[in-house]
Amino acid sequence: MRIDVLTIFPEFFDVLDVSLVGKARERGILNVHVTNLRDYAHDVHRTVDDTPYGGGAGMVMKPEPWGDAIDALLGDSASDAVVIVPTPAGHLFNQVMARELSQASHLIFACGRYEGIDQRVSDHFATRCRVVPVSLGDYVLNGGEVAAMAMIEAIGRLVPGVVGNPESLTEESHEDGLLEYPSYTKPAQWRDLDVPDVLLSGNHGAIAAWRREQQLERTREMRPDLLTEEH
Ligand code: 6GU
Repeated sequence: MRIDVLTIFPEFFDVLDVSLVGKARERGILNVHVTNLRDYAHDVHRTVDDTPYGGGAGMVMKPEPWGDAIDALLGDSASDAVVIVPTPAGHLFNQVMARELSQASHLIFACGRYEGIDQRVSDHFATRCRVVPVSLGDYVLNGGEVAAMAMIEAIGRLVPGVVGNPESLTEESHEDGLLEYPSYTKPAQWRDLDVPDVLLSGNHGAIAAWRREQQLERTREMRPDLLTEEH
C-alpha cells in the first residue's frame, strides 16, 4: 500500500520510522511518503493560508497549493486513490472503516491546520477519486497530523504482512463489535491479586465462555452504545 501525507509539519511523521509501521516500511509493505505542502506554495513566503470569505476567526488554507500537491500525488492512479481529510467535521473513524481503507492501494492524508482547507479542494477531487472527511472523535485537535498518525497505524496494521501473527488481529477490541476481554500472564499471584481460576483450568470451553461474558460485561460498563441485538 502506498500512503502519502501532505502537511505543513512533516516532522510530526518522523516517528513512522519506529515500531511495526517502521518495520513494514523497511520491508516495503507500506510505502509511506511525507510531503511538505509549502513546497507547492505559489509565493516566496510559501504562504498556505488566508483570511476567510464571509469573515470570522482564524485562517483558511488556500486551495492552490493543495490542488497542485494532490495533482502531483494522484498521477495516473486517480481512480483507486482515496483522499482522507482529517477533520472534526468528518465521519467517525472506527475499525470497520480502518478495515475497508486497508484494502485500498493508495491513501492520501490531507492534513489541514487552522480553520480547515478551502471546501473547493474536497469538491474538486471528489470528481476524480474518493474523498473522505474523517474524525477521530468529538473533540478538537489543532490539526490533522496527530489524527492521521492514528489512522495510519490503525489502517497499516491491517495490511497483510504488517502484523506478524494475523490471529492477533481478530481477537481484539472492536473486531466483533465488543471490547476485548481482560488479559493475564505469570505470576498467578501478584500482590493480593489472583489470576481468575478458570484461566488456569485448561478447560478451553469454559475459558471461551468466561471471556465472552467478560467482553459483554466490559462493553455494557464502558461502551453500552456498542451493544446491539446480535450480542
Ligand atoms: Cl481527524 N482532526 C482534527 N483537527 N481534530 C479532530 C479530529 C481530526 N478528530 C477529532 N478531533
